[in-house]
Parts: sequence; C-alpha cells; structure tokens
Amino acid sequence: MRVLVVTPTYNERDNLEALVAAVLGSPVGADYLIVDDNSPDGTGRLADEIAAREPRLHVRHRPGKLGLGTAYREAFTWALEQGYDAVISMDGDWSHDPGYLPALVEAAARADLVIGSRYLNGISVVNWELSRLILSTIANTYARTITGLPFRDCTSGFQCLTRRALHRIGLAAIGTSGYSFLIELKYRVVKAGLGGVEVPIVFTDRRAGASKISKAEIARSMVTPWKMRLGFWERGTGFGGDAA
Ligand SMILES: Nc1nc2c(ncn2[C@@H]2O[C@H](COP(=O)(O)OP(=O)(O)OP(=O)(O)O)[C@@H](O)[C@H]2O)c(=O)[nH]1
Ligand SMILES: [Mg+2]
Repeated sequence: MRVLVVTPTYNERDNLEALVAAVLGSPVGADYLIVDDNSPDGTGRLADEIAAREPRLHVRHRPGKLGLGTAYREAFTWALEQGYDAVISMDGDWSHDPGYLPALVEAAARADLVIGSRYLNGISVVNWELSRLILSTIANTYARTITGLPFRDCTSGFQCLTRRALHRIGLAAIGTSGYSFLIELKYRVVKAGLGGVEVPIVFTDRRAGASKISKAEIARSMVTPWKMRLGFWERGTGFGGDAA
C-alpha cells in the first residue's frame, strides 16, 4: 500500500525537523507532504531544505494562511492524482505521534476511514488544561449527538482515508474548514456508505510553538453538525457520482 502522510503547517519550524525524521523513519514507508501557508517563521523554507536531501518529502507552498480545510483538500486531490492508496492527516506539532502510523495503516485494510481516537478508552489526552479538555469533550458529544456519527472522536485530525474514500466523498465540494472540516470529512465517508473504525491514540499537547485555533473557528464548529444534519453539505455537490 502506497501511503502519503499530510501535514499542513503554519509556524511549526521548531517541530518540523524531528517530525519529518520520525515520519520518514516510520516502518510504514510512507511519503510525506507538507502544505505550508507561507509561515512567517520560515517553516516552508526549512521544509524545502530538508526535501532537497529527502526525496520522499514533498512540499507545497501557498501564498498565505488559507486554513486547514483547503490545505487538506488540495493535498488529498494531489494524493489521488499521484496514485496513493491511502492518506493520513497529521498535525505538525507532535500532538499526533508518528508512532501510531503503523496502527492506522494496518486498520485501513479493514475500513475506509481510520480515526486516531482520543476518547476510545476513557480519555487519553496529556498536558491539556482542564478547560480545554472539557471544551473538547463537550464539542465531541455535541457533534456526535447532532450528526449521528458513530465515532467517539468526531473532531480528531489524525486519520487515515483510503483512496476509495477520497474518491467517494466529493472532495471538491467540501465547504468547511478547521475543526468543521474534520467533522464534515467523517460525515461524508459515512454518508457514502463506507465504514470507519477508531484506534486508540494518546494525544499530547503541542511540543513547540503556538496554537492557531481561534474562538471564531470554535464557534463555527458548533454550527457545522447542524449543517450536516439538515443536509446543507449536499447542495450542488454532485456527491456520490465519482466511483472509485
Ligand atoms: N497550512 C496551514 N496549516 C495550518 C493552518 N492553521 C493551522 N495549521 C496547522 O494545522 C495543524 C493543527 O493546528 P493547531 O494550531 O495545532 O491546532 P490545534 O491542534 O487545535 O491547537 P494547538 O495544538 O493547541 O496548537 C498544525 O500543524 C498547524 O500548523 C493554516 O491556516 N494553514
Ligand atoms: Mg495542535
């Protein structure tokens, strides 16, 4: 199975070098794509430097901070063009440990969506302030209840999608970004009639750098489950027509 790991970056310079080494050193043998949004701290330049000596590392540059959703959409489209069998989305701050890549890939043999889940066996989140943990668990319960998604962790960003899933979900039509994008992606997989499984991960607070999640984005992600439930995500999408 040819696997591509994708990480959108914005000011992750201090995390990048070790993360690239860990991903490329993983036994899954995946290629790695960084989508950098012209990070002011020079993450994109550093990625280019590493890519010059690591042929399995690819870097895409965008002109400015355009958000997580469109970064993944572009990356997934590229992955389909390049013929990868599966893609894994992963944050660039060490919250998602590359040590879990083999478990995600292994489970992808039996499901088109594999979620690295923080809430499978109780709660496995390390170093978050209590307030953030409470917010995340409430947001998750809320999203699960309103959308009816059968997952404990509906907002996880650490996940593996098969090529078939990428074909079937109508990538180009995805209208949300940020946390909302993560919910919409899972929703589309389930609506396409494909199966998802969760594998447990321990999520750790970011190693270096600052968070980019805004209050506005959190507020938007409260509306997204309703958009899914009321069917707004389907409008004019040509959803379901693109068979794998
Ligand atoms: N390319 C790109 N990457 C982004 C953008 N916003 C966030 N990211 C990256 O997306 C990943 C997740 O963002 P984070 O800031 O870690 O969000 P979070 O995990 O919810 O919050 P913290 O872990 O507390 O920082 C990281 O690798 C970020 O660098 C963006 O607009 N463009
Ligand atoms: Mg993070």
